[in-house]
Amino acid sequence: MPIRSPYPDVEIPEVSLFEFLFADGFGDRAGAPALIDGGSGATISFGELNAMVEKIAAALAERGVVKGDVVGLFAPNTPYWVASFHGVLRANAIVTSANSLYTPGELAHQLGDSGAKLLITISPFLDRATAAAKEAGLADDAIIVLDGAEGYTSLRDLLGTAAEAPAIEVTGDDTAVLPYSSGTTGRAKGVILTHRNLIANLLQIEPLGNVSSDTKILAVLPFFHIYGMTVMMNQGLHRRSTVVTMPKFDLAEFLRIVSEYKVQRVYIAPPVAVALAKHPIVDQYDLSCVDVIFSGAAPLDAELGHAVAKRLNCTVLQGYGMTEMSPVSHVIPDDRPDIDLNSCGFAVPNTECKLVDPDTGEEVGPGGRGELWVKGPNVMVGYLNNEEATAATLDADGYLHTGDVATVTEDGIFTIVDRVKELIKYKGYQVPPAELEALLLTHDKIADAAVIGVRDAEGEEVPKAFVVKQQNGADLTEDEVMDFVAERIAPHKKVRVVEFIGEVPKSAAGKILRKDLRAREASAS
Ligand code: 4UV
Repeated sequence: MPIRSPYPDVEIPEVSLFEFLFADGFGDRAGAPALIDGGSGATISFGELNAMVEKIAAALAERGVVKGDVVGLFAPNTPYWVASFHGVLRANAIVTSANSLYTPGELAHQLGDSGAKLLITISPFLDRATAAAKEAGLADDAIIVLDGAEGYTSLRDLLGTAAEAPAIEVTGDDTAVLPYSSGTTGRAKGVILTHRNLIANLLQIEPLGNVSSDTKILAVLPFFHIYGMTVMMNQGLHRRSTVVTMPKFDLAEFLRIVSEYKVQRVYIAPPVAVALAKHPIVDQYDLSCVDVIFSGAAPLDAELGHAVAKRLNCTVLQGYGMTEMSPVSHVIPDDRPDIDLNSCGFAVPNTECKLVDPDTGEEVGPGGRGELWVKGPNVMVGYLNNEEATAATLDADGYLHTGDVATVTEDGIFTIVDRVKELIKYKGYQVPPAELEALLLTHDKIADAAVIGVRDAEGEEVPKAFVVKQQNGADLTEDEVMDFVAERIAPHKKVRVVEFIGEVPKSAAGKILRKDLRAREASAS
């Protein structure tokens, strides 16, 4: 029997995200701060944001952007990221948001695969952006540099247009964003999320969190990742809260911004909790403003969460999500801080979950363990141009097979206990083993390779490569393997442990038996 969310269903309007978030012109909040750049203190009001979005949309339309076009966004968190994102959507186009740490090759893959027509970036990223654009076949004049660079269109140029934004042509069923995720297997794929998916998720999380126009939210997690995009950026706009942006994580700067702007709600991934619980400098800041620290993107250890709650005298909560679910499916709500912090709480409204034994395909109930399947209006349409991966992830009944193993109590509280998919999470970021394996195989001294996630001394999940040397590779060292990978991919995807082995265990069909590697690892530790 599917397990329904204990919350009543919410109604999801059939409009575009822009109409949903901006249509009323923000009423009496128009003059209130929507976005504050934590570094400089520069503030944009809701009304100013609205005007910028209209102008950006108008300028993009003037440059030929039409409904269905894809625009890449490759920039760190700033208020201008938000204006660019909503400007693209307001122009009836689609945003593909790229990881700021990407190498030119990784960015080129995303731009090419998504069919991006334009790329929005910032001047410090221009070298990588131009190299990627070239590789993906985009002309130099397809690059917009927000803060300006000689020979490129800038944000100021876009805002200077005399044109009007085009009519809204998109509806709930149109694609809004294409974030990239490897899902349960293989390389990163474009996740098709519609306007309706994104709106649904904002309404689904609304009853579970106390977020209002009085709330200041810290956006240190990146907007390019769906957690930052929905839970920080769009939730902030939806609840008319003030979102304070940070371009990257730096503990001292993080603490300064939280205390200076009196941030009440901080969304983090577990590694930030480690710093908050343990680092001595935390005591140098007045953090009494913080009401809630909310952790997601990787498992939070309850003991660590309690240590943070005690040190900061705040509530610590946990949620669970996945890019393919826009992303939130489970949350410990604000009004239930008593719930076991190892859990990720209740299923959000409008969802049904199943726990399915991966070996037998049988549904399990409370007390059992099974792969978590989720159905709801937040679940993606599918992967872009990849029917095979879509069919392997979304079943005929509309359930998304998450690849995560969970338990559930009689009361409907879910806990993620394991993962049956390939994916590795390093500090909450995705590391697709298939991508690293393909890269390792391009080394002329490597005959075969397999990558799994292992725990380091701090309990952090890190990618480990099992490498089979070529006959000419007797002198290959672990450091050489790690350096080879590090030079070619974003830092979060680095291989951090290497072991040379005689043979990669494989099934008769040639699939890597990751289970056997995990068992080998467990017996060695
Ligand atoms: O696709 P993705 O990179 O997506 C995310 C999204 C996490 C979010 C977002 C909004 C929230 O409010 C929230 O609480 C969490 O990370 O990676 C999806 C995979 O990350 C693991 C799990 O393997 C997913 O399939 N993961 C995410 N959250 C948790 C987690 C968690 N709380 N506990 C264990 N694993």
